[in-house]
Amino acid sequence: MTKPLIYLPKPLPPAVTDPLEQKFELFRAWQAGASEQHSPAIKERVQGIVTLGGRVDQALMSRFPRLEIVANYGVGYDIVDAAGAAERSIMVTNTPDVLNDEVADTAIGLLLMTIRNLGEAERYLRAGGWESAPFRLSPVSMRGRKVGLVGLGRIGTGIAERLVPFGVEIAYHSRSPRPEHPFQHFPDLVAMARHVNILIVIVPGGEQTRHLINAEVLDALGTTGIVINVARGSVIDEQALITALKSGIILGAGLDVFENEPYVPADLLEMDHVVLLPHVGSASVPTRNAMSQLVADNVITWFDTGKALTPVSETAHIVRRTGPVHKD
Ligand code: A2R
Repeated sequence: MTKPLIYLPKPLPPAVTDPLEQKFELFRAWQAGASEQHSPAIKERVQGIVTLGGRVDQALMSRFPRLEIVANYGVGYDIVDAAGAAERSIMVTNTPDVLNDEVADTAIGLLLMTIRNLGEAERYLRAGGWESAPFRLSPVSMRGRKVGLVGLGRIGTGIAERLVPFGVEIAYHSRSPRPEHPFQHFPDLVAMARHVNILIVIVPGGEQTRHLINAEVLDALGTTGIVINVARGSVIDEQALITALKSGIILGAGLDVFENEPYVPADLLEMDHVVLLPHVGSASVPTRNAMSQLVADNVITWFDTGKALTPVSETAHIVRRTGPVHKD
């Protein structure tokens, strides 16, 4: 029996493609010419898409009449039109939970680097500055700080748990309160920004959270304020952030994500009071292997059992209609 054809818009790690290749035929779109990509023989056979950083919109999905599943590599799936997929009864999966600890660790590392100017201190040593004079004192520290988490989901909870031993006050903003947690809930983000002096952003990207952190929020955070973003670049109005950093409206920022990755605004690159990371939140070998495994397992389980392991909320109700189509 012919194996289902899985469309890959962009390259994926072998830890995803190796297990998939045992059960499916993989179509590597970046290696194919336009005529092959749009040939009826391909379009009519594609039953799945597996994507790492390649946008999956209505235009792409509508090319494949037999498409059943879109498996996204990563917990954030703002590059996939999940609502549009649900309308077409197409399953969308992501990779939650397996990266919670890694991203939470990164958030704490980035926070400490930012609040104590550790990146700048390391650059100072390497440039030989220490031989002339000690590095400057950091103007603030973790002592006596109040942290506001923008998002208290799977990863946000991991960050909050790591913050407890620091003895800082913890609050959070989300649309619904999480009464099982002892932290103060702020339904109003500006009110929370006024109350705290550190914001850690860990909400999904996409239209609903676009520029959630804007000039008003930064203004409310104030002159000792620090913003940490390990979510998506789109959640922060980057121009408003640059203005706030330049004019001293806030003290500093630690950013793992940017609005136009991998391009980082020159204004940010020139600043010493920001820490900039190349989107490494989950980027360790063990965590990326766990994510790869989950991507592959979602696709395999879908075709074997008609259900996905980790469907996104928009498509959680969808089950496979046609039953198993291939046997080993
Ligand atoms: O709003 P709620 O009650 O659904 O809480 C979720 C919150 N959240 C929002 N908060 C304010 N305004 C919004 N429009 C909004 N949308 C969602 O973000 C919840 O507290 C949190 C998301 O938690 P999880 O769905 O468990 O996501 P997880 O695994 O923590 O990952 C968050 C994001 C990913 O989407 C990637 O973009 C990034 O972290 O790695």
